[in-house]
Amino acid sequence: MELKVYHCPPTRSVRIVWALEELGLPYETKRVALDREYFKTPEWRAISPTGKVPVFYDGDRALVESVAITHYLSEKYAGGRLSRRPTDADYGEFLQWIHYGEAGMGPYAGMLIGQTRLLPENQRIEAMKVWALGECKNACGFIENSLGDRPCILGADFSLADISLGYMLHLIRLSGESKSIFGPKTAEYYRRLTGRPAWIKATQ
Ligand SMILES: N[C@@H](CCC(=O)N[C@@H](CS)C(=O)NCC(=O)O)C(=O)O
Repeated sequence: MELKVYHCPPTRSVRIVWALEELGLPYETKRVALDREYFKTPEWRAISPTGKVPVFYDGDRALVESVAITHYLSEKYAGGRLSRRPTDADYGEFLQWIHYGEAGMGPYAGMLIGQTRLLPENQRIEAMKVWALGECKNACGFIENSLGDRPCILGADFSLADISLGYMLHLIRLSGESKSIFGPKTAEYYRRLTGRPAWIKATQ
């Protein structure tokens, strides 16, 4: 097994390194700078088929999509640890949350960070920021209501669903707007996740 991550914190490569650490798998990282000009070059395009980060290699097989890669690692190399089987009672919720963290939240968290941090101020559009804020509040309201008194989104046990959501909460936090978006339980949940040694290693 030769697992290699092109790693670029604080991008979504964090999810993959976080999962590798939690699963205790051996891996190698190659650091790459978040440089959109470099991402257009033939050199980078030969490494990353989408031109984006993260890109992950299992031997000479290149894979993209951070959440899918965490699921692949668990199923292929860790006996399904941090994952769920179709026979598990919460299998549906597991799939829902791993995908919600990217497909349900990613577009709005991305829009929010674009409108608060990434775009030059003279290119920002207030209505887009308001839209993104509203959608991020809605998504975090769903998380807040679902958490109840649970330490993790599926209950007592940490899973890949927490990795998917935890990263997206981090992206929202980087926007500088999380105080008005996170409910109290979500803020605590985010604090717990980002205190984990594997998270700390993945974000260094
Ligand atoms: N859904 C993809 C998203 C990949 C993505 O959008 N990556 C961003 C960084 S987190 C990127 O490469 N941005 C630079 C660019 O778009 O040029 C995943 O989860 O891996």
